[in-house]
Amino acid sequence: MTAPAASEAIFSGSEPHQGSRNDTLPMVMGILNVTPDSFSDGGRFVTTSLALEQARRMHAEGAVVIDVGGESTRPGASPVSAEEEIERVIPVIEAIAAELPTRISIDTSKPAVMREAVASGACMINDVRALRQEGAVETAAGLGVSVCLMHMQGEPRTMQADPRYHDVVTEVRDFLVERAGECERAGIPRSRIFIDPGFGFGKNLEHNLRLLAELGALVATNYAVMVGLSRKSMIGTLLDRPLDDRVQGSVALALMAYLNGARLIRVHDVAPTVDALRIAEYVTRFSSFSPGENT
Ligand code: 8Y4
Repeated sequence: MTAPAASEAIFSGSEPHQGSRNDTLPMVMGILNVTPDSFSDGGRFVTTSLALEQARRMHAEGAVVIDVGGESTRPGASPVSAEEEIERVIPVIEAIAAELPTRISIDTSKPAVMREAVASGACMINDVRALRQEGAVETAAGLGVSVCLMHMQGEPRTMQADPRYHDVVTEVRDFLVERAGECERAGIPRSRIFIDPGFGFGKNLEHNLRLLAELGALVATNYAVMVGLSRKSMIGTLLDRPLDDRVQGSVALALMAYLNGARLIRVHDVAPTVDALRIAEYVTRFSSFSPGENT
């Protein structure tokens, strides 16, 4: 028997996860990139059917939500227009919503994309810019969906040049609490807000390690914590592994994030991550501490 996922509380807007022992499975979000570099372009139809195939697999492997993104936010990437983003993601969201019972998240910063995506079936907005674009908070509040607010220092094109902080954990936490407060004032209930330290977004290796080791500082805000560590460069740096050989490193980081209190984990490799987290959750049931509590 598996414990019920925390998804009901967090995505349905009912009472959140605080107050009792947290021994439920953390949720896994599967990454579905719909950028020209993610599928060798055989045109829109081929791209959509390949994306749908990947969504089917991630759903079968245990992802509770699939994050569809049409803007590349990798270091050095250039911006895309709302029209281009919509053209990339909407056919994919429609296809997933028509076939799979999975939840869909839209990875975007643009209000126009948020509206179209939610109209097509998305129930969550994942914004690496924490709803700082003009009209984004009001749009998300009006749509009545869950949101993930991520910290980023600078903009994707330049953020990795020379990131600096006085105290990375405090600065990231204060920024996220400020953005979450803005969302609450606009009418988004606390139970629908995730905060995310934004690993690799204007952070060097030491910043990333500090944030993961002290994730408890974010958990202590009582907002649900989401993380994205999958295949990121900290693994490449620590282990000297290329992009296609970072699964074990990613699973290790996902497990660390879970033990430090993360509730939603964004990954490329759903099956091995779900296996690791299921095992960890069985062990956690025999602990007198909740994840994130013993730090
Ligand atoms: C290799 C693998 C190289 C991955 C670069 C990357 C996050 C996110 C991204 C995150 C949330 C990425 C959209 C960057 N990362 N959303 N999005 N949190 N909430 N890079 O950490 O995966 S894209």
